[in-house]
Amino acid sequence: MAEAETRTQVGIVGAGPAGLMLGHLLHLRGIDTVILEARTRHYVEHRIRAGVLEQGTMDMLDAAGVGGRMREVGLQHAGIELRFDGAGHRIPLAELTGGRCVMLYPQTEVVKDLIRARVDDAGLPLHFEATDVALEGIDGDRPAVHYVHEGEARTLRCDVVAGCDGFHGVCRPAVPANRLRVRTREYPFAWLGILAEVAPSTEELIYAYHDHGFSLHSLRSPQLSRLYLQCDPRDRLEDWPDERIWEELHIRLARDDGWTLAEGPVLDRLIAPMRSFVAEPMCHGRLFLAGDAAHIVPPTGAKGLNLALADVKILDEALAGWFERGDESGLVSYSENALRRVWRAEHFSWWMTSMLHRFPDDESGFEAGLQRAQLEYVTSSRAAATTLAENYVGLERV
Ligand code: RFL
Ligand code: PHB
Repeated sequence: MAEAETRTQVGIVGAGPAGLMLGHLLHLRGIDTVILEARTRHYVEHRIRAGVLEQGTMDMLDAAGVGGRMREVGLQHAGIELRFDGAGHRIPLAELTGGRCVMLYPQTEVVKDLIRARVDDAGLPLHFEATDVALEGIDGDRPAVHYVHEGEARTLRCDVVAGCDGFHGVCRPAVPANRLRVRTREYPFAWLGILAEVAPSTEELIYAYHDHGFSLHSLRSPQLSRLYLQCDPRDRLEDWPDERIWEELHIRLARDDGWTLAEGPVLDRLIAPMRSFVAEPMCHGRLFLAGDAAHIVPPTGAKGLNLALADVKILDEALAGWFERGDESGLVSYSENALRRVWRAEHFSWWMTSMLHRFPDDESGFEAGLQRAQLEYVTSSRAAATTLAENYVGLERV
């Protein structure tokens, strides 16, 4: 039996924030796309990950007509707290950046809004549970994506393939190894994250430095808290019963003025490795990579989702130039343009991570001395605090 074949302008692999947003932006321009996703709709809508949207990301969701629910239920934040030596120090993000803020609006909700816009409102193709995805002919001008859907082998012929399939996807490995430079750093720690059914004990995010290791108090809603703890990358979830998690959080988040942390039932938990990773260039032939498929940052700077959306904004404009005017210049400079913001965010995320985590091999305490000096500087110098603030809310131009 012949393989079922379809044709589209842009074949998008992956329905995370990058693939969904690219599909949406191209749809607004009348450019035809098909999205292939390995998982079920329920899975991608409930995969708990990021929480912080930069000012530019909020503006982008608004401009694309998908910011309505974010504006209704998202929590706008004008500051964060750095906590160390039993005291809290507020970094007034908005005051230091001419009024720019961040929004606490979970990635799960961004993904739900984008899937609703595509599938329920526009009725556009998004094939969940597409397996055996394989690229062909990305070096030529008629690339194809082969996949299996509902038990049937299919082929998607396209002009361009957008690789939005995350760090473990198949698109980046489709680029010949000698055409890709990979820069990477592994960290000797991981994050244990929990979602707890309890009102947050804070109004703003708390990033805490402690001899026992880093911790972070974030929020999801007035009834839901999100908390993270630095742990050993070899730890398993069984090593962390609820009592141990709360005990460590109480120790690491303690403040001398009697502040307390409220506990609640743990609804979800995960251990996430920490790495920095950049693959250059972010394209090969007719394949363009965006988001985690091309780069990873450790989550301390809250940049991953924001970077994924910044990539697709550049890619959308480049593809529009090409499809609408035959102008290839945007596609030629896509990788270079995207990588400027990527490297800025890589630096910021590495810097925040290095300042706030305990390094297990720091036997002489030299690293800890540097960290304390840096924390004192960032919390006492307006210039240093501004550097943190403008990177955290996202630079307007990079
Ligand atoms: P995603 O979200 O990984 O989506 C890729 C999609 O591709 C699918 N896929 C395939 N589909 C078809 N065929 C294949 N062969 C496929 N292989 C994979 C996958 O199922 C998936 O649906 O990548 P994308 O779109 O680039 O988005 C990136 C973000 O998800 C990521 O950067 C953020 O979640 C990172 N991140 C944070 N980013 C922020 O901006 N702010 C934060 O506060 C923040 N906190 C975090 C985070 C990530 C975390 N974890 C768990 C890694 C906190 C954590 C704990
Ligand atoms: C989150 O709320 O999940 C979150 C917030 C800030 C970060 C990372 C994750 O830096």
